[in-house]
Amino acid sequence: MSVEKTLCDGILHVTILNPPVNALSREERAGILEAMAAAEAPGVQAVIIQGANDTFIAGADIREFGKEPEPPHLPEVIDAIERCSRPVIAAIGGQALGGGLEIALGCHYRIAAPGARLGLPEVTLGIVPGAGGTQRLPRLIDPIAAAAMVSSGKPVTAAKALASGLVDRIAQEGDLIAEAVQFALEVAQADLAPRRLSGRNVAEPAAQAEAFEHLAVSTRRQARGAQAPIAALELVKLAVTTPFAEGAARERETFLRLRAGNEAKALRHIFFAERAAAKPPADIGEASARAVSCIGVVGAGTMGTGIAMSFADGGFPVTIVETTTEALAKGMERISQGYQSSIEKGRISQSVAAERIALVHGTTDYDDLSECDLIVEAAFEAMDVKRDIFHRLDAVARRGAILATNTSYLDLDEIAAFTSRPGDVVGMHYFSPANVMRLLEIVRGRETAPDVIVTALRVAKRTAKVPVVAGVCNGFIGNRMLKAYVRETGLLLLEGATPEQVDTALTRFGMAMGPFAVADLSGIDIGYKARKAMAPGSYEPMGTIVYDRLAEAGHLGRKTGNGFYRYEDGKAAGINPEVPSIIAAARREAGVAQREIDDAEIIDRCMFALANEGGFILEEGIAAASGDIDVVYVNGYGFPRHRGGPMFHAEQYGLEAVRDRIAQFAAGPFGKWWRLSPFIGGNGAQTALAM
Ligand code: 3H9
Repeated sequence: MSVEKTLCDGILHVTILNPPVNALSREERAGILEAMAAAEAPGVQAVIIQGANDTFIAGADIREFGKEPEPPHLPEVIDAIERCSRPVIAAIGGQALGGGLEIALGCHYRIAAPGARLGLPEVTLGIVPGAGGTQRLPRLIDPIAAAAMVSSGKPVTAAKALASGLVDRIAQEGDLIAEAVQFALEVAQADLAPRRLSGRNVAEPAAQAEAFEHLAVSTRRQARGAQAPIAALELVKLAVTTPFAEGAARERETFLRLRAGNEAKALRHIFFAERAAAKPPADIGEASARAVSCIGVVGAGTMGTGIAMSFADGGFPVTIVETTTEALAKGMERISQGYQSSIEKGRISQSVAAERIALVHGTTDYDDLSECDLIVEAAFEAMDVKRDIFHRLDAVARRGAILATNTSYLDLDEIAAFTSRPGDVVGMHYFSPANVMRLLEIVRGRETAPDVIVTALRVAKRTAKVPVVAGVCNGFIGNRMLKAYVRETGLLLLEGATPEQVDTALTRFGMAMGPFAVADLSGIDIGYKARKAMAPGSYEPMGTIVYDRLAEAGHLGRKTGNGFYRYEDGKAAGINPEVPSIIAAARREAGVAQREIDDAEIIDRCMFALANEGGFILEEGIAAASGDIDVVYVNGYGFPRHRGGPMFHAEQYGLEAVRDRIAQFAAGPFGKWWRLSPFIGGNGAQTALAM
């Protein structure tokens, strides 16, 4: 039974029971509809809609979105709730999201548990609310606040919901249902008319038009080309001027149209791919996680301090070790500055920041790591540095402790062999800034024990990271693919595109930043130094020649005020005037003729370079599923979420069409690099042209 009805002292409890999150499928919709008919029976004074499993309702069942909608539809169910002649109270514990919040808005009153979260996250799935959310919410709370909630998809806390009027009361911790009963009896006994939001008008204060416009500008910027957030905002705007029925009809039509579109397909793909990636790999069996209650971090540089902060954010006590007191002091200062800036941005309160800082303990003595359950090394990227550190960790760490390295490309198996316990060694590759970026590549070595992987996944969840398990190869999933992407960006310059053209085309496609702006931000010297350690022949030197010439001329990016772009007061102020001549000289050296390059070629070359390399990564078993690769790119490399990741994008484009496109690129001056991977339909050995 997915909806339970219990009549107790005149109160009809309607309980949604669909573990784990009480998502609404056809069965629940039908069950609620039937319960609302039962609510009209004599002896029912009031109705409470509540969720089992300590949560309310996480929305419509996303797994049904690829299918034809089946009656009864949610708008009809919510209309029935709203029309009920008895007062209906939503008792919200846990999550009231999407269709769940829409049900609560159909109720006449709302009471929430202190830890509840309420939101309309539909835009994160490429759709708009489809059961009256965009029309009822602005009839209950300030329309601009409603528009911000709907267009961002971000949920609010119970306290915020109370302040805005979204809920009427907050229950004491642990007393939600008892207080909901109390509330229901008060309303029933006072014989108040049911509060039906669909019957209300939205007042339009003069300032609203301007505020909507303001919100539209920031929504458009953040959407990076996604349509749903803009559509959601327009629907809330409509609620201000249009009768409910008309607005609701428009909402439903928009919901159904977007639900069938590519953006929604891509976002659903990423939703499920992220959850699949967080599960232990199929061959790992039933291993259970090791207990982790305190964590060590080696290195208090940018990465080490970011990693330490991310553990402290997850509530773990952290011991951070450095070689000198000066380096340690600098690291500890970086941590307090990081939290200070979070306070200034309004992300956390002073007291929360103080609690987190108190969790971090600095030391220069490796012996202080002896009690740690997990130790993450985040020191300099050189094998002899790793050798020294892992020898020391092997000597001090307790038996059963997990030894992790944050290396972004070094051979994990070689690092594991520095210890007497390679089964306890794993890669935990964070992305900078580590306390902000959500991606965590968990690198599984030849000997890494199954329970070590399960533990790393568990720690990732507790620290709000999006984990992906990767195998060992140079650059793992993300950075290995990036090499192919960077190669194409560099070759495009030689063949005739400008850095601005490439950056603009790719940001229009939806990338968070263009590749040259990224190079300037992270430092052009980083890749330059990494290439010095790479075997000749393993990469196309002409693909990075412009990067190399800039590095050799000391144009290292933002930090020197000049890279591909020129920087004034930390802001890009046009192309670095030396770049065109550096490109022209490199073009002569490469012996390449300049030609017109259109934006479609820029996008396709860069995207298919990613997907094609991703295909080899899949073939070699470095990634278990193409969805894992998409999760890496969306969460760690600024790939537009609404395009589903590079592998999904290639599939949407059509793999045959991708092959044809690659064959065109293979006819270019550097065509030999376009060996087709099996994912795209090649055998990995021949270039696309030879096939
Ligand atoms: C909507 O409501 C449209 C309406 O406006 C209109 C209709 C007409 N459906 O995330 P977790 C599964 S759109 C199906 O790991 P957590 C999830 O796949 C919907 N399944 O747990 C996973 O399954 P598995 C608007 C769902 O505690 C399991 O539950 N709602 C749904 O970290 C546990 O999930 C949303 O966008 C669903 N709606 O986080 C909310 N939700 O174990 C989406 C979850 O097989 N959900 N599952 O991998 C979330 O944000 C999080 O899941 C939540 C729990 C915060 C609820």
